[in-house]
Amino acid sequence: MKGIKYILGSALLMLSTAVMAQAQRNEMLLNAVSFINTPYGVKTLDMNNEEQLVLNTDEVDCVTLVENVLAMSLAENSQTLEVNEQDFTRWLTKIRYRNGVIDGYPSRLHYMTEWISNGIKQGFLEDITAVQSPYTLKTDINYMTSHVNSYPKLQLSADNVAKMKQIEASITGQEVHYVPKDYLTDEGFFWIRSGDIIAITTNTPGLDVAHMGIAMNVDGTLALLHASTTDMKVEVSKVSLKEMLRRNKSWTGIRVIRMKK
Ligand code: 2YP
Repeated sequence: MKGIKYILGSALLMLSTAVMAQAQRNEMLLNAVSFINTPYGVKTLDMNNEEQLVLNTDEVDCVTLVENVLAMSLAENSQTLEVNEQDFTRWLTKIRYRNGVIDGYPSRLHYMTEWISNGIKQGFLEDITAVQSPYTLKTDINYMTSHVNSYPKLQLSADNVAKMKQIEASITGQEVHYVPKDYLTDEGFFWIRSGDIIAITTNTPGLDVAHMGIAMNVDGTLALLHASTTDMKVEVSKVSLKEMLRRNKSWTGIRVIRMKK
């Protein structure tokens, strides 16, 4: 009896070590770290005449960094840790396009409000601030159609403008949970984990989110791993996320979103 108990005990111990090792493997964080020093690429998704899936891990902006990291993490086989290209492409399409369907420029999820809702609806994202933060804001979205000159694909097509106006109206007036920047601390909160997606909310009229990145705990400080337009590359912020927000008058707070796998 004693022998059996011992064998069972050590089998359980081995099992829990394996479980622990898996729990400790933070795909989002590891994949995000692999992008450090990748050059910043401007408007990399807008180079083709016809809307098509752009695969580019050589140059990223704040959104495409997060999209690539998320697609890699979702596509990663938990046993072999391999990412096959077909799965990666399938996930990237689901992440970037409304209901995973590519159907022209307006089918791309240009606004992070809709990008997040789509991910939740498709089952691969969860809204952590919705559970953890009591503070809410109401979306008022019209930035793209109010700045047609900044978007060549809108400048060239009245149809695209009309479709984007409809989309903007459909995502305006939504109540979303966020953490106002005054409540954020340099350490962050216990419920914000390394690898979480951070969307920075803004008071720029007509816009919902102004920047995004991946949460990273650096010696007890909550920092942001992001594609920086200041240094034109992917890097971990030298100051805390709280300090980044404090320095930018148009940034109002954060939404915290987590991959659900
Ligand atoms: C998005 O901008 C674009 C998408 O069209 C594009 O400009 C808007 C409303 N959407 O598909 C996507 C990927 O290139 O970028 C982002 C932009 O952030 C930039 C690119 C950055 O900091 O690297 C998202 O909306 C995230 O924050 C905002 C920001 N746009 C503006 O500030 C106008």
